[in-house]
Amino acid sequence: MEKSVGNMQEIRNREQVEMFLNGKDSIEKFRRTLMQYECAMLEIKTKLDVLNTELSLQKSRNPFETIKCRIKSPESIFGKMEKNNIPMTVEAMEKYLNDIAGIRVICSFPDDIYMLADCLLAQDDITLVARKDYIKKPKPNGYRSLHLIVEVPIFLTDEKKPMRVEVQFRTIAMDFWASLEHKMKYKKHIDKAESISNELFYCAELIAQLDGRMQQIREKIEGAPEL
Ligand code: 0O2
Repeated sequence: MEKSVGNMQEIRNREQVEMFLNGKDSIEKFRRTLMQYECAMLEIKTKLDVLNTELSLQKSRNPFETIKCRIKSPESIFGKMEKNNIPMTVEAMEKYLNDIAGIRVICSFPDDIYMLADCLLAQDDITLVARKDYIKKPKPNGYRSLHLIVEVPIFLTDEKKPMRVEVQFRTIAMDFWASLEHKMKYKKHIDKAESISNELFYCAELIAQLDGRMQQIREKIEGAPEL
């Protein structure tokens, strides 16, 4: 039963991809490119896991709590290309989309975000393509996270290729906020939407204060002498 549901999904995806590519590119090329993004995502995830393992020994705590990875679905890839008037080709997809491979790193404390980002960017096979610091400069709705677009080479059987990956860093509290705020985007009609937005903005400010105070408490605990 499960298998047939999977097959139906596969057929739908295939039809959808063929419709968008409209004979300009093969579905095999599209799939191979997504596979390459997956490899790049694995490269970056491994780098972050290695840093977490090393730093957890030095600091006696984990710099990040959770790491989530995703490859953008064909539906959202084509949706974004259509919305931004990007030609429906695999080349254009690679040239203009930065978030096909996405990693979200969830930390307990804001200073761990910057430490991890700096350690990742210091690696000599990583190139920073773009940086958006929505923690230092939050979005008007209160959204906070550090976004990096990085390029990393992947080594395949027959080629070495630089690939772009979006890495989002945020605290547990910022992630909690962003998940709830994200739900609003999928609701067309919300009663009192403005008052909910105002409440969310207020909560984002509280979260920023809470993150800062928790970090200060941690520093005091770490600075205290051992028993
Ligand atoms: P999804 O479904 O999470 O992938 P760009 O991606 O560069 O074309 P933009 O807006 O310039 O578009 O990029 P930016 O600001 O770096 O944001 C990219 C992603 O950050 C979003 O991806 C969200 O995941 C997250 N994000 C940005 N702003 C907000 C916000 O106000 N609220 C929440 N909850 N998340 C946000 P997508 O593609 O929009 O969505």
